[in-house]
Amino acid sequence: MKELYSVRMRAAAGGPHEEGGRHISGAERLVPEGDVRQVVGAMLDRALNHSRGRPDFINLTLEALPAERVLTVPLLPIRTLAVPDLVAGRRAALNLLIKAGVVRCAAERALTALQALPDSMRGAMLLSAATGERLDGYGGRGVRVTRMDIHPASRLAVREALTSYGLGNNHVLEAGILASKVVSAPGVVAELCWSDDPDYVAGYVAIATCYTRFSYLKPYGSPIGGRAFFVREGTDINATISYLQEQPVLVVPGEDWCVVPEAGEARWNF
Ligand code: WAQ
Ligand code: MG
Repeated sequence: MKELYSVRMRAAAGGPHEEGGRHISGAERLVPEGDVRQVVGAMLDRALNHSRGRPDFINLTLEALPAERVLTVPLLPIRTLAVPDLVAGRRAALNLLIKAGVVRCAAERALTALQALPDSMRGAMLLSAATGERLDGYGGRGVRVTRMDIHPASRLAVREALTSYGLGNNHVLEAGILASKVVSAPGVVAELCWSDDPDYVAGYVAIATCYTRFSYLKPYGSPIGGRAFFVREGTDINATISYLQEQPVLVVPGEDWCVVPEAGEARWNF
């Protein structure tokens, strides 16, 4: 492959993010030159038609990256846990985090911190998997994962696989790509996420081997989403942050990649 272009968008209302504007929408792609025009147009449409409101500030960034800088990582398999409500979803997510090596009080602190956010951040909180202490110094902005996408040769097949399970919306593919990069970062044990789109109630926990969706992880109508990345004790935080924010990554489904059909909580034996 020749050069790839990182195409990034962030939109806010009430001025730019850095001047206190409210985050509306963001998007990340890493595409061949021939796709740039279409991707920019789609991002603009998305920023201007968002359920979080109408932005008055949109920043679009294009950056050419030499192919040799791009790292390839596996796309996580995607499974869904159907839960009856928010409480059951959060309990199941908590249990999975603990099983992945996050200390219970750290996982509980993360859930509390995400629930207590006054509004959505643009990025994620980096937390200690041992204590839940916040480790990044990015405050209300958080750590923004950029320069990642699915490998262009796999995009269509993965989209079709997701669509055949009723998961053809943008959220699942985009979150699967982001989570696959996040768990490939040095020291990251797990990620917890729910959307900031008011009508999107599903969320997920990602660990090194799987992306597990929970059908309810936030209340319907809430515009407050969030992400927490848990890192192991002794991790070089600066290296982790620079990987997440700067390392170009293409995500590729391995031969055994799959969408695991929906299953009830009991089958998964947490
Ligand atoms: N880097 C770090 N954090 C981000 C990024 C990023 N590139 N993009 C979004 N966030 C944070 C930010 O705090 C947002 O408020 C929050 O995540 C949610 O972002 O399997 O749609 O783009 O059905 O609203 C999860 C479930 C959907 C998908 C996630 O996230 C599924 C979603 P959103
Ligand atoms: Mg959103």
